[in-house]
Amino acid sequence: MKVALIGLMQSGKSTLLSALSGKPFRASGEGVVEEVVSVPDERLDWLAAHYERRKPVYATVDCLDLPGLSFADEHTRAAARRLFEQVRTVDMFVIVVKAYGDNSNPAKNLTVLKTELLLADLELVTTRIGKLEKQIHKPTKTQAHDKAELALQLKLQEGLEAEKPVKTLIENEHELELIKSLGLLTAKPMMVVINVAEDRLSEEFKFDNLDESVQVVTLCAKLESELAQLDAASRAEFMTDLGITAPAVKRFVQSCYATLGLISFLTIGKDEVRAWPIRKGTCALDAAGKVHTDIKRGFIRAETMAFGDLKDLGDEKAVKAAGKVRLEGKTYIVHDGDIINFRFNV
Ligand SMILES: Nc1nc2c(ncn2[C@@H]2O[C@H](COP(=O)(O)OP(=O)(O)OP(=O)(O)O)[C@@H](O)[C@H]2O)c(=O)[nH]1
Ligand SMILES: [Mg+2]
Repeated sequence: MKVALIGLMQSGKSTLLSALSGKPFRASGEGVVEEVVSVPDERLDWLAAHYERRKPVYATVDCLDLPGLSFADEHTRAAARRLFEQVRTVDMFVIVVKAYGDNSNPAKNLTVLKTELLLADLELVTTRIGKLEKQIHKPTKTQAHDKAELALQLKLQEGLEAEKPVKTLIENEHELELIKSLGLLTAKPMMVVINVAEDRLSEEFKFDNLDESVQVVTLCAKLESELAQLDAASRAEFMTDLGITAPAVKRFVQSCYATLGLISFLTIGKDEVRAWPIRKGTCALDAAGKVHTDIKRGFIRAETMAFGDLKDLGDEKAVKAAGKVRLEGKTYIVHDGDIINFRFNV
C-alpha cells in the first residue's frame, strides 16, 4: 500500500513521517521522500511471544512525503502540479492540515487543497477530451473505446466543474477501467490528519466541508515524533501522562486501513508469524495468492481459526478440541484476524 502525505507548506508532514517511521526528521527539499512504515499489530506480537523462534513480520505502508504545496501564484502552482504527477500511482492521499501556531485555519486549508486537487483533475480531463475529440474521427482500432471514454470524460468534466470529486462520479467498474491509466487525483480515497499543538490534543474539530465518511485523525506530530524516539517503557509512561491512548502510527494506519477497506489475515510459518493486508470481501483463493502464486494454483483448503479463539483458548490444540478450526474452500470470505494455514499441492 502506498500513501502520499500532502499539505500546505510547514503543516508538519515531515514531522509526522518521522513519528510514523521512528526515523529521524528529514526536512523537505525539492523532491518526494519515501519511507516504509511498519504496521503495528498486537496479534503478531502475541503470536511471536507464543510461538518461539518465529519473528513477527509486520505489514508495511509506503509513505511518500511531499514538499509543502503552495498555490499563491502560477510559479508555485506549476511546482505543485509537477509534484502531483509523482503521486498518480498512490492508493490514497493523507491531507495534513495544521492547527498550531500562525496561519492555522484547518478548514480553510483543507478547502484549498481539495479545490486544487479538483482543478488539477479538471485540467487533465480537459486536455484528454481535446485529444479524444480529434482522435475519434479517425477510423482507428480504438474508435469504439475512445468514444466511450470521451462520453465519460465529458461527464467527469461537468462533475469536476461542479466541484465533485471523480470518485463520486464513477458509477461502475467499467468506467473505472476506462480512466484508470490517467491516475486522476480525486478518484483516490483520502483521509485527513489535523496536526494540533500539544495543548489542543483533546479539541474537537468539525468540518462542514468534509464528507462524514472521511477518516480524520487528530494528533500532535511534534510530540509524537519525540515519543517515537523513546524506548517502549518510557513511551508508555509519557503517553499515560499526556492522555494519549495509542501512538500516532497505530491511529494513522487504522484510518488508512478503514479508508481503503483493508483487513488482515495472519499466517504462522516455520520461522515467522506474519500479517497480510487484503481488501474486505477477499476470498480464500485470492488470499492464498497474496502469500504465493503456487499456493493459489495448488489450493486445496484453507485451515482457518480466529485469532481471538487462539488467544482465548491458549493454544492450537485447545482450539481444535473446541471444534473451532475450520477447513474452508476457495470461495470462503476471509475475516480480519483469521489465522490461515493453506493446504496446497503443486
Ligand atoms: N508546535 C508544533 N510545531 C510543529 C508541529 N509539527 C511540526 N511542527 C514544526 O513545524 C515546522 C515544520 O514542520 P515540518 O514537519 O517540516 O512541516 P512540513 O509540512 O514537512 O514542511 P514543508 O515540507 O516545508 O512543507 C517544524 O519547525 C516543526 O518542528 C506540531 O505538532 N506542533
Ligand atoms: Mg516536509
